[in-house]
Amino acid sequence: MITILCTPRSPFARRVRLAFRRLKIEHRDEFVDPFHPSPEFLAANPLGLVPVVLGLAEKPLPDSALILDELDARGKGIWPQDARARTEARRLSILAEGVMAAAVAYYLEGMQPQPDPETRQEHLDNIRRTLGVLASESISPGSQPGWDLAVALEYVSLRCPDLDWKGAHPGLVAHLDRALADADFHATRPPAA
Ligand SMILES: N[C@@H](CCC(=O)N[C@@H](CS)C(=O)NCC(=O)O)C(=O)O
Repeated sequence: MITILCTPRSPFARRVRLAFRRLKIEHRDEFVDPFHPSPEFLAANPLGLVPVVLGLAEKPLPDSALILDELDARGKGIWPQDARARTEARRLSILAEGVMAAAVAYYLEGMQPQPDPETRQEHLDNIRRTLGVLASESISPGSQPGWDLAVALEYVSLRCPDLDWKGAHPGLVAHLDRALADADFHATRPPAA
């Protein structure tokens, strides 16, 4: 049985959990605490990060992008086959993934005993700027970049509640609303902070 080591709120884990559900690949989600990692978890990923997938390849696979690539290599159609379309899809996914990373960094900086306001502002600026670019793109809802964008948007709402991306980008609101109508997207929603 394939196991996804994950947390309920990790956006990187969610993009992987969603792909497994969408592709109807039998698996189970196992929640771990990367901030208090068990020796078993560190043996699976010495970096101490989620997601990690066990049982898909010979060795535990860390990193959401690698895991999606492995699914694609196994013919699961994560990325378009046409080279130009593939590069374009990956470009958009990398931007959405960058928004996830900036929102995680913003949150973690806020958890520091003395958060640095400049660092936090820089993360917010990166998110705001990148969402502006993503809002100007045409991103198909059922594509990998479409799911990644929806995951990023919901995570930004969770971790950066003061950033009014909804007021600035009605198109992105519609994109997230469409995703929320999907049963798998709904089932993997991060619990409230
Ligand atoms: N590039 C990695 C990022 C993974 C990552 O940053 N995961 C976070 C959760 S959202 C984590 O495990 N953090 C635990 C820690 O920083 O100790 C991926 O795409 O999987």
